[in-house]
Amino acid sequence: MKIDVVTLFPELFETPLRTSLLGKAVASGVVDVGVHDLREHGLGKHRSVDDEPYGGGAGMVMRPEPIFDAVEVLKEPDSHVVLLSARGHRLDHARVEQLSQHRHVILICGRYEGVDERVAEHLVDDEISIGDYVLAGGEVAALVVIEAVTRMIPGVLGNPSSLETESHSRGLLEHPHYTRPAEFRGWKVPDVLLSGDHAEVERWRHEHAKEVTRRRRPDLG
Ligand code: JCE
Repeated sequence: MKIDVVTLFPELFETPLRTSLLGKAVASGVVDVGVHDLREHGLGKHRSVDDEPYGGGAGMVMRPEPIFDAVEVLKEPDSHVVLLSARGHRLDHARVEQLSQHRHVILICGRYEGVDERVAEHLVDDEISIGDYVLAGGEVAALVVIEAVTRMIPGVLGNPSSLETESHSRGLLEHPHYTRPAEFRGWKVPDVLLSGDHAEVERWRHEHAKEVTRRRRPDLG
């Protein structure tokens, strides 16, 4: 899979793409992430990428020409072009899975108050938000998309069965996890988890996953 990112802040991607699971996936080549500086397509001597909003108001808006130019260099016939924005479709497990089916995804990261609407209308296939809050720009949202999508690629996780059994694939939150020591500051690990009875352990985990989901996220039940 290939993911290209168009951004005014390419350096924001350096450490996350070199670290942990994502770093290993990139180093092994199962995902190829290209980060492209939008400033290279800026206009005029000052390589300008923004301007005042038509109709007036506070803040600046990103001009369409640098974004169209940057994306048109990268775009292939089967590319899926995604704009990160606070007013996009909310990212969830189903949308991560759907994104992971594309051979080539292009992520456009805006800044300022957002991008000229002609980008959303005529360049972009999908507009995605990672949640109902406002970030300073699309870069951190793009990293969330890259990490979530990369985990879905076969071979990225050590144990492939962990994908199907984990939270949000099953529509439930995770059950509690414990490791050693069996007693810590007087707090004991539930006996059933030490019992060796795998059927009883599974029953306990499923009951607790349902309970934590009912309490915290009744909308998922
Ligand atoms: C962004 C901004 C809207 C004023 C480009 C925010 C995504 N889930 C998300 N939260 N926030 C974003 C996001 C993505 C791209 C941009 N802003 C800031 N957005 C109104 C300011 C600009």
